[in-house]
Amino acid sequence: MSETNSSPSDLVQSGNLSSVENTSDGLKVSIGNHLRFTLATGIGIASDRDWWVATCLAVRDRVLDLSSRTNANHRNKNVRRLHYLSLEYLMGRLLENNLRNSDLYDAAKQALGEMGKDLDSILNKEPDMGLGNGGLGRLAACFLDSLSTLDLPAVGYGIHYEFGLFRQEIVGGRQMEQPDVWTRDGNPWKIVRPDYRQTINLYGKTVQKFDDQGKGHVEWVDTKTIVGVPWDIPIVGYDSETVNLLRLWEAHASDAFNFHVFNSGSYMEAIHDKAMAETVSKVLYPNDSTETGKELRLVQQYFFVACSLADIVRRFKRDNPAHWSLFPDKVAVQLNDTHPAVAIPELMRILVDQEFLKWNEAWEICKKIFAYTNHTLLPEALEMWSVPLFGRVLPRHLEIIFEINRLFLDGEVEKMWPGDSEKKRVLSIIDERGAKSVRMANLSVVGSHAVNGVAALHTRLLREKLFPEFDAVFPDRFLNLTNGITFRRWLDVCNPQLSKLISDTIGTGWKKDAMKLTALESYADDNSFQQCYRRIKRDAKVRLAKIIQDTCGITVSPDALFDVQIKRLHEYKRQHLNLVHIVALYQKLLADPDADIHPRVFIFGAKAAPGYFLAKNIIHAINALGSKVNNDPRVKGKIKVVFLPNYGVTLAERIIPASDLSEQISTAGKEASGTGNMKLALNGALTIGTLDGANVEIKEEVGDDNIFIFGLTVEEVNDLHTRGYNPWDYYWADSQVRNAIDWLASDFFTGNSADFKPLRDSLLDHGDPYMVLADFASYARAQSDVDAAYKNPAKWDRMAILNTARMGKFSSDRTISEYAEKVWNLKAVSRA
Ligand code: 26Q
Repeated sequence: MSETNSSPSDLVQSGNLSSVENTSDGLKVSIGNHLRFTLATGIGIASDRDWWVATCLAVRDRVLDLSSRTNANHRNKNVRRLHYLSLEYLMGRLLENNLRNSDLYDAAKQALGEMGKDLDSILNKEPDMGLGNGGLGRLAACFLDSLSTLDLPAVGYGIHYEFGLFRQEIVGGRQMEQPDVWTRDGNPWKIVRPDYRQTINLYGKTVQKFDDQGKGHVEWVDTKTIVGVPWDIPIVGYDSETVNLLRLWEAHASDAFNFHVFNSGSYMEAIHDKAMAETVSKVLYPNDSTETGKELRLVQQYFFVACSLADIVRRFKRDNPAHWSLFPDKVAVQLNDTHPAVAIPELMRILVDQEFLKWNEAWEICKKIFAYTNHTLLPEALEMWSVPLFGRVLPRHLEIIFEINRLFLDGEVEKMWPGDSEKKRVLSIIDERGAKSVRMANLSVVGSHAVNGVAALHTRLLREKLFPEFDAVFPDRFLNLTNGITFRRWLDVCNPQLSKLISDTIGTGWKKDAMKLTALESYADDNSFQQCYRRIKRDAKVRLAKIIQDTCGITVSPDALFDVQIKRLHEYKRQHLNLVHIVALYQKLLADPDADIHPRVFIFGAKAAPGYFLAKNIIHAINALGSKVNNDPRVKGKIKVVFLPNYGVTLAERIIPASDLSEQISTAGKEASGTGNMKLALNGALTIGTLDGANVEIKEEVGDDNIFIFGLTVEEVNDLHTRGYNPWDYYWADSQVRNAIDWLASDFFTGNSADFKPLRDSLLDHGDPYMVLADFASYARAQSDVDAAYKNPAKWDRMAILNTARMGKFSSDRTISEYAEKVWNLKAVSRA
């Protein structure tokens, strides 16, 4: 696959082997052969996992053929490539996605059927590739799908974590973390590429050296080394012949280790060093906001950045001998948040210390290559590294950062605001207020030619609140690129019944041109289309009800309204607003058992960072509420509360098609974009949400009548903060919210009134930082509007259909086309 040492023209010839025919007969031969010759088993005795592996390998054979051709084509044409640098990729499962994208699903179903196996149960054998935390990681995966689909040349770079995001179990209502062993038995999608290993340096010190002309340069010496071995995963686009690669680096001890073992006599110490080297790619950090200054995290960041840049430079030098001025014509690098921002000083180090370019020339190249996407405004989530720690791990990079900073402050900043030390203080890459630290966001803005936010509101706040001074110095640097999702996975793969209804009605063109979905608008009031749409939603709810029954032992009716909040657990996302409202509803039903409320199932899916105490307390509270409500005969089954454990990509694919209502209820100004909001609306769930992130743009697209908006706006949130927000004012003024919080903090739910005191205290004594109480009344009103609307099925169906019809803007194909045009200057490459 990918790169080989054969000449490019040999590679172009390599297709069209008869054993990789794309028919069910061809697949049958391949699957049978892989069972026998790769897995040493046979049709009669293979396990379901064997069948899964053999089917993946049969598909992979076909994909690798395209992958080799893609690589040869890109190499022959010496194209400009995008290199996406991300610490996270949430790929989920790959087999069904790859089958549907390459139009092999029906052939595979038939092939397996004729061999006595059911494709769908085999698909279920695949573990998720969960190498990410949440939105940022899934966005990277959606982008890779769009890049291949749009025939854009790209490589995704990341880390081959041995353990992805932890597996969540719920024990006694509480979250427990278990290791995610996704690769314990191997994984047929990843292929090791030992020829492309890289050796990188860490620690050590710098020395000034002079050549015989008396010219000085810096050397980084006495370093420790780590080897990165790449694993490649082919990225199959929809109806496209481009197969790009995701290249994930695995950390190993260097060969020097072996030398050490055999010569030093200290075998145990040597083994210890080897184990230390291999911890670098062991585990994904499970935080999606801050986790301050852990050395291993910095080492992870540098390890994968250094391996990736070395790989990029290797490819560039191979194809463009010794023309550094061409580098920006061939290479674009996108930084997925600041996590890979150490790439900026690393490229400077390569160009200045290794390639002996002049500083200014190197710096111009750097700025042309890098672009930075910001994903958060939360101050606690902005990455900072202590200067002493950074200097110990990466002494040369710290020097380079100091020099970048000096030239920036003495240059652009001094020119704009002569003698203004306050401006220099806020713009400096080094925070000097307390213990000195490196501000990775400032480094990223200074070292990139483009900085983007991920939704219109977010970008406005980025420019106005987070980086106003940078925006003044570099007015052309900031732009908005609203996030998107791939409609292949989030409609075609996860909801094949709805996908088929849409294709039968308006054709399949929407899969490549999502704006074509607007043709569904004219069916919004069509009774027979509504019936089909409703039937598909109900079938999905029946399937989800079975999952709920099997995993939680809770019986729910598919005729109830499925009200869904699925996302990481965070205070700013306000799962506790939803929770307090359910408690209030419960009280209302006890006071008036015949209250005219349409039956509702409240469904949650959320992982909390293992060290985030309050988030875990909220999970416990949701589960405790569920245990009471679900078993209380007095509510007559009108409300149920379900917490589905281990939320991830695959579970999302089951929940989203079955959702009626999508909870997007963050405090305005806190959620950069959200992408679950887009997935749910696409599948016909109506949004109840604040004017935050991409909700604002979803409202613009679907129309005010087809969304339930509530709560304070960003401006109102800021005003209230300025005036002085006091949750007690709301507590005393509203008996509904008061009774709900008091009841939650009593011993009713678990028998122990201390259990949810932390949650109560955060809402009251600690000032309710995310304004749950301020938005409660407005939220409760919007929820009763939802109830009223749901009681009118024809009206609800119309709204849901219009949501599906009007989501075209949120295709990641649109997002990626904008990046390609406005940031990367990247052109589609026609097939060989
Ligand atoms: C940082 C330092 C140390 C350890 C971990 C981290 C870390 C890891 C992951 C910090 C942040 C993240 C992830 C952030 C994230 O997922 N942000 C989300 O990005 C989405 C895609 O743009 C947006 O839609 C969401 O609004 C945003 O919250």
